[in-house]
Amino acid sequence: GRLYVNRVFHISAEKMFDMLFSDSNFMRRFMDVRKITGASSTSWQREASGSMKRTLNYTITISNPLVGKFSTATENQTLYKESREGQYYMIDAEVYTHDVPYHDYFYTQNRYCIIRNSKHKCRLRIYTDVKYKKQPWGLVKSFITKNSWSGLEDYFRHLEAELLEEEAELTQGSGDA
Ligand code: YK8
Repeated sequence: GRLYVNRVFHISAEKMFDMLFSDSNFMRRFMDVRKITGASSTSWQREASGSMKRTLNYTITISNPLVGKFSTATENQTLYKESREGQYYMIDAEVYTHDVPYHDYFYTQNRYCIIRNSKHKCRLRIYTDVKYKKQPWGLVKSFITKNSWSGLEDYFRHLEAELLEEEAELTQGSGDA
């Protein structure tokens, strides 16, 4: 896998979790700029295991010329029971892109860790991995992996930049920046 984001933000852990994992203004705006449309989400539901789950469905706009312009996607998020409100959150998100070539071979797993640093600060780490449901031919596999990494890198770089902007707005004039 790869570590795409690893940074301390002047945003509380709780606020970061709400921004990224609820129907927040931040996420709505971010999806708008990424041209992610038609998003719908279930609410967080507790599982027998003690973890919480929710499912998102949306349509992504793709800039990769090898692929059609749009794909529907399903994202299954798990908030692990080891998470502690305001302190530590670990979320796994499995993303299935249904309308890209070889979509039945792979999915992407993104792991988000939000760790309280102090009252108003947290560290955000995002790891991602391309997972295979069945083994494709070697050349196809490297093709999928390469194209996935470049799309993921673009997405998470943009997410980090938007989070930094939000942080700047939030800390402006608060006096404890
Ligand atoms: C989520 C991983 C792969 C996919 C894409 C597929 C190329 C197909 C390869 C062929 C377009 C928001 C990505 C990047 C689309 C976007 C997905 C996002 C960023 C040529 C063999 C969508 C996080 C996420 C996970 C997986 C990403 C796809 O929150 O390259």
